[in-house]
Amino acid sequence: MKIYFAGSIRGGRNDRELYLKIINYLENYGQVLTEHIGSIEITEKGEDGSNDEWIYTRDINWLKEADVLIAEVSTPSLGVGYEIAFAENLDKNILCLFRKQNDKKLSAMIAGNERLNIKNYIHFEEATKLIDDFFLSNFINQ
Ligand code: 6IA
Repeated sequence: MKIYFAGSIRGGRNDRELYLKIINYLENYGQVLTEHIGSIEITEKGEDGSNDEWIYTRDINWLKEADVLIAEVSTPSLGVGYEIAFAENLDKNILCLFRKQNDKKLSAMIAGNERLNIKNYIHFEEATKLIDDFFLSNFINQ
């Protein structure tokens, strides 16, 4: 199982530690192609002289290769939204995890799409159960 995990980078890194925990949990189910999303070395500033064209091409290839896309969508990110739409067009299985906080609402372009599997949670432990359910219903029970 190849898993593409998507989480905000330039959209803001406030949830980075949560991404890391989710990535570690996803490794129970397969290979996470995008392990770096949880890395403390990747900041929203991009001061490491990154090559955007190279990143885009590599990530698109990984998306094509992935069996599933798991997106943590609580911190709004153009890149994550783009990846969701791209994976949808490739007919991939998609799980979007949205952490409920105050009155923050998910973009209608994600929340209103019936083809996406959008799940709300509050604590990390709930997210792990949602991940279990996703893999059970899409792969193990088939
Ligand atoms: O618009 P965002 O930057 O928030 O988009 C985040 C999403 O785009 C993630 O799910 C990644 O898959 C992808 N992405 C964006 N930037 C990178 C990146 N390096 N490396 C890998 N994937 C990326 C950028 C690092 C740079 C800021 C130093």
